[in-house]
Amino acid sequence: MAQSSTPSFFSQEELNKLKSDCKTGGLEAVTPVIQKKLKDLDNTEFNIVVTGESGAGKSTFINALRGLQSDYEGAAETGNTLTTMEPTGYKHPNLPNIFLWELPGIRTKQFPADKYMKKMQLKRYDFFIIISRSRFTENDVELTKEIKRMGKNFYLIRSKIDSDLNTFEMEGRKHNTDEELEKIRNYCVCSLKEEGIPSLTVFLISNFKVNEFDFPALNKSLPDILKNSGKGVVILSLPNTTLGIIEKKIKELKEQIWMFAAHSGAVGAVPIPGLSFYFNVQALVTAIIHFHQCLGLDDVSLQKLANWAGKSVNDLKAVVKTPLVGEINEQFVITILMGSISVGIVTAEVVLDTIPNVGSIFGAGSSISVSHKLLTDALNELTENAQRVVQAAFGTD
Ligand SMILES: Nc1nc2c(ncn2[C@@H]2O[C@H](COP(=O)(O)OP(=O)(O)OP(=O)(O)O)[C@@H](O)[C@H]2O)c(=O)[nH]1
Ligand SMILES: [Mg+2]
Repeated sequence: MAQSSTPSFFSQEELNKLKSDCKTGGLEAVTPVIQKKLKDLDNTEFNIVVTGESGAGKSTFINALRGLQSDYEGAAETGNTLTTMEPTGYKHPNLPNIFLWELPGIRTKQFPADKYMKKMQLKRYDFFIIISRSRFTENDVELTKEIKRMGKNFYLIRSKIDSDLNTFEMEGRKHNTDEELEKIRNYCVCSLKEEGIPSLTVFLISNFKVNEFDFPALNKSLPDILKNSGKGVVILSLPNTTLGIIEKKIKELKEQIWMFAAHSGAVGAVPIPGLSFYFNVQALVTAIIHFHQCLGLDDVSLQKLANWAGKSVNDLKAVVKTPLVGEINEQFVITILMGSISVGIVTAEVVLDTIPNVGSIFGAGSSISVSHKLLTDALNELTENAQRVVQAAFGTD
């Protein structure tokens, strides 16, 4: 059996314990472990901080990451005057435990670099993004060194690339975009080297063009960085602007299936009339609604994507081939689920081939293996449609 098919949301140690507990005490014995995992999923807090000098584009970048335009309700306030004076946290719309924090600009009278680092309690944050609108300054470098000292990860971003290129247009100067981008990149990297920071990746972005310059590359690599921080669940908070992001979300959600399935089959399971299986249907419904939101098929996410792509929501919904789109309520999901339960049972044996741990812990044809099959099918269906939506929004990846 391929190692990659082993669900990693539970560690091997936990799986071994589940196996022995289940053997001796039955399903009841494993429910506390499963419930704790679900609770952890709800409580995993991840704090991403966005910092840099005043006017660098921090608020606008946070809005872009959250898939919001600046005039949207709940968006960070942006502007050409000093806007953000206090650390301000923004919740992700679907994952309330993920926070994007904007720290006030460094070069203000209130916050010179040394006082800034003390006052901002940088230790509280999990991941740092430093934005500059031109070359990286001494303040940025000091901050970078401090983050390194704390052993934390960070990204460097050069914003407003669209403005740089516009200037050439306005001046009527002939230019090669790629060459100019390379010059800006080298300039940023050199400014860091001069200050003793060895070559680092600098992402060149426009906060208004999430599908151009290095924004797609940033979106693509952010999940891995977040995953390496041990909190892979953060990936789910990113808006679906590329197929690569969806792929990474699926990987994360596949790992969660096992946990939701175990919960559905073990905690509060009740018999389904006419069938010999026990399910906690509510747990299955919760999982499907969670997948649906993480994959951006809810109305709010679709609206945001449509705005970014300059399309109408109806254009995006037109390519969707699942009823699990837009506003879905529990009753609706239950109806769909009940329709597929019998199909799930028929194919449960086959599924066990690909989920060795479920098979070996809970036995072939158990409620848990059927739940796993149902959730896998639902996730596949939602994934396929999320991919269609991104392709309809942006053409190609
Ligand atoms: N052209 C262009 N303008 C941008 C970009 N990002 C931000 N801006 C503009 O730059 C100005 C400042 O952006 P903010 O996001 O408010 O900057 P900030 O870093 O949050 O500023 P403070 O909160 O005052 O420290 C706003 O007018 C934005 O519209 C970008 O990528 N391209
Ligand atoms: Mg701001």
